[in-house]
Amino acid sequence: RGHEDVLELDALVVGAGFSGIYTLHRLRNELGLNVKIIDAGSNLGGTWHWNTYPGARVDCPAPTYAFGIEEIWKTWKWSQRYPAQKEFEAYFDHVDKVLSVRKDCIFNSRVVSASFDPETAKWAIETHDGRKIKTQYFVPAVGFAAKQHIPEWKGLESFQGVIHHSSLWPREHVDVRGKRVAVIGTGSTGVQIIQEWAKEAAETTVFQRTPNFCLPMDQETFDEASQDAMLADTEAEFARCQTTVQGLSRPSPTKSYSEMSAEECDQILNEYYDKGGFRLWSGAYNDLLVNPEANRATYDLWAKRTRARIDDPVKRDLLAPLEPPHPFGTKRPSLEQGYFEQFNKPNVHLVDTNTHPVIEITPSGIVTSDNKTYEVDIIAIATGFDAGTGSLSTMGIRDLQGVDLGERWREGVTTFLGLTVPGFPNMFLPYSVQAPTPFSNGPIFIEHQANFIRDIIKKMKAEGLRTIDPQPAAAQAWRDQIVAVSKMTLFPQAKSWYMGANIPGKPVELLYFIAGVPTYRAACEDSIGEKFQELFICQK
Ligand code: NA7
Repeated sequence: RGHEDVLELDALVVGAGFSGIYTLHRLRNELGLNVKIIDAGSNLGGTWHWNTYPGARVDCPAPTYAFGIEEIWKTWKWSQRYPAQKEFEAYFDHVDKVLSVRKDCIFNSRVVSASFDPETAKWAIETHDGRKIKTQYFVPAVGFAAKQHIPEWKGLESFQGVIHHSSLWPREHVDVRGKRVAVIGTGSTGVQIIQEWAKEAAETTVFQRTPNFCLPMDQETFDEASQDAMLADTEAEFARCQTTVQGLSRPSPTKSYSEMSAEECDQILNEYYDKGGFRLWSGAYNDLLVNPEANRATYDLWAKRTRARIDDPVKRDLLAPLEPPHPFGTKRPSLEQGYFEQFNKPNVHLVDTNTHPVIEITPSGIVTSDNKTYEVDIIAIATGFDAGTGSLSTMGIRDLQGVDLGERWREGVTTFLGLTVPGFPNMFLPYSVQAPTPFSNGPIFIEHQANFIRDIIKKMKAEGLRTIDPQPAAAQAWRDQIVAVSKMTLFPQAKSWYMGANIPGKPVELLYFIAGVPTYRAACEDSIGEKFQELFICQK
């Protein structure tokens, strides 16, 4: 299919998820720019469009894992505190009714190259299906988990049953009743699939490399009265979320571990485990992620409570070992619903791929390094993503010297505010690296980034600027600060995707900003104030 004409825009947004839609709304509806969203998928939703795997649901609570736009939240009711993927499909239909997003979306089209022409001060963008787009502002809003990570197992293509990466799971229902199923990977995704499939499949075999310190999901299904009560409080709830580190409404703990008595600690840790949600991860004390002793106390409580739920001693030691393989909370805990109890069934098996890695996929099963073959009918590859940088580094985005963004980041990531990159003028990267991204309630902090993009463009218009590009020194300082903060924490002790350590060959460094949403927001707002001239190279 040819697309002969060049599409001329003020702004092109890549990705029709929360960040893409927020940006479209701010730039099109508030600044009146000519904006389009382009998306490789066939519908709105981003993550919530792609991740149709069994059991997929959000683990940030309603009503604030949502757009804070009044016209949207006032006319929507959530059915559960942690809604499932299907509900998000309906939600994005609702968002479209309010904001008219789809009319400015180009679906099923993937950006393959983007370069900036300093003469015209425009980005020239091409897609896999031959579209050509020229735009002053370029906003890849592709999220942090769009590039799948599939280990290079021998024989992967030979499997004769059903096999998919979790985020490419078919939309039509795959019936597991009477089937032998396998799940490789026990991150947030693996846990959700396992606890769903283990209820129905004939045999479920879980391939675990690292245990997930999952926390009980405090799920609730809302009746009409609680929906109404929630709606009445939503404005206040959004306001509370603006003030906390994670963009969730609960305030962060103020006391440190050493300021609490053993009894007080024990009582709070148990209470948080019982209440569920991310309470234990947000911390019973404020030094959970910096103080090894404090961290161990939370881990020990988690392990004690979790071990009590697992009957088989071998499974117990694998799922909740007495010695933690990494500090608590330095890998993302999942929220579970009866996950551990599923392993008490005789037809739910656990394979330790830490001691015996998967080495091959055969036409009928999975082979581990001890030469055992597990015959299965269906395999879910839940091995995660080249998170943060993966999709941006492979989109063909080139800087003023013609060097690819992936190449620029080969030795480590440099951005200013996690939103701009030196040498890539007029490009903004919401919900990606060196920002609070996975440490926040996404939509809450995305709103600030969309506001920043709107405000900086507004400022450019007011001052007659055609281009802005962050000063390399400003970006270096942003990077240095993220690296320095990470060294004060326990995060470097885990091989996590937060650290880029899940991808062979990727530089190991903390990829995200952990000082919290309010601090991040202040830095963004500051940069458009008096310091603007020092921080950005501007051209008229
Ligand atoms: P994650 O959190 O990266 O989880 C991937 C899982 O796959 C994790 O348990 C990995 O073990 C495991 N893995 C990865 N490679 C292998 C190999 N080669 N062999 C065995 N096991 C492997 O991805 P998710 O999709 O669960 O979650 C992504 C995020 O998206 C989620 O946290 C939400 O924020 C949204 P490991 O722990 O590395 O030992």
